[in-house]
Amino acid sequence: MATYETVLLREEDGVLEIRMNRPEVLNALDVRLKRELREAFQGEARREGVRVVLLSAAGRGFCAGQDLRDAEAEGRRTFGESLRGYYHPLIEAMLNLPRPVVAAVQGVAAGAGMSLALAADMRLLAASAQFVAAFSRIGLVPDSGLSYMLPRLVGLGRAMEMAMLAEPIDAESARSLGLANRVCADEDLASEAWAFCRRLADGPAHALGLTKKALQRGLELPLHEALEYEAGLQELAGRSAEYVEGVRAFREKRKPTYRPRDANGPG
Ligand code: T3D
Repeated sequence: MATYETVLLREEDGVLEIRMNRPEVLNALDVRLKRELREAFQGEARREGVRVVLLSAAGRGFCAGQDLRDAEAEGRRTFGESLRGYYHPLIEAMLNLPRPVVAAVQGVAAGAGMSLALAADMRLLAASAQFVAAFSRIGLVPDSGLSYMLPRLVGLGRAMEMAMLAEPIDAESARSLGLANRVCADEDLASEAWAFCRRLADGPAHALGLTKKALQRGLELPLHEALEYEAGLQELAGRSAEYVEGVRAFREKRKPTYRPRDANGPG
């Protein structure tokens, strides 16, 4: 497994945890953290054996967005270079990963930090979590996928308000708006997140990867094309060892085992 300076990796039971580790600045994204996150999602997250990815963060905050002190460290960068060189590949790697990505969020997720959390497929929040679409506070516009994800999750009017007023959204409000799957006590976040990810990792990995694609495309396509897209994916899923195991387990009245037991098992 690769080793990084600002990202910690842990892999267990098919779950890869990618942990941002600049707690002293609330995991603000300097060029090194952006590069390491991008590499971890493009490389480590795609390794065989990884069934679920957990994005987490060290310290009291999830991520304060772009490191506002790092502009010089990036040399003569433009916004376009920063976004196209780092943020876009990272967000695309998360959304295109054929595995579930879960974010565990405590404290603030601001600016591009909020974008990162929204690019995960599901979000577990600690009670301390706060989303702040901080871009407008410093005269910027939403980026790193926020303008794409936020209206899809909460609807256009609410997204407008969040992006324009940049007020903090607390964990309970986030849940009622559809930004959070679960909310738990701060001290339970790590164990809840791992338990949630392990449940996903016990599932049919191939089918869950296709499910992610189906739901993403379902938002984009007209009905007829969405139905055809589903049918194509079902042809694939229906030819898998997972389907054989799922139906066999149903007939034998037992829980299916989707984790590969050996090279020939479902996986
Ligand atoms: O490439 C590009 O530039 C384009 C991409 C842009 C995308 C974006 O993300 S734009 C939005 C950037 N982020 C922000 O504007 C948020 C800035 N931070 C804050 O407003 C506040 O820090 C928070 C609301 C997030 C948290 O407030 P609080 O009171 O809980 O903590 P704090 O004391 O402000 O921060 C703790 C430390 O983290 C502090 O360091 P210090 O003074 O103790 O040495 C603070 O400076 C540092 N920190 C927080 N956010 C950032 C940061 N350092 C660098 N960059 C930050 N974004």
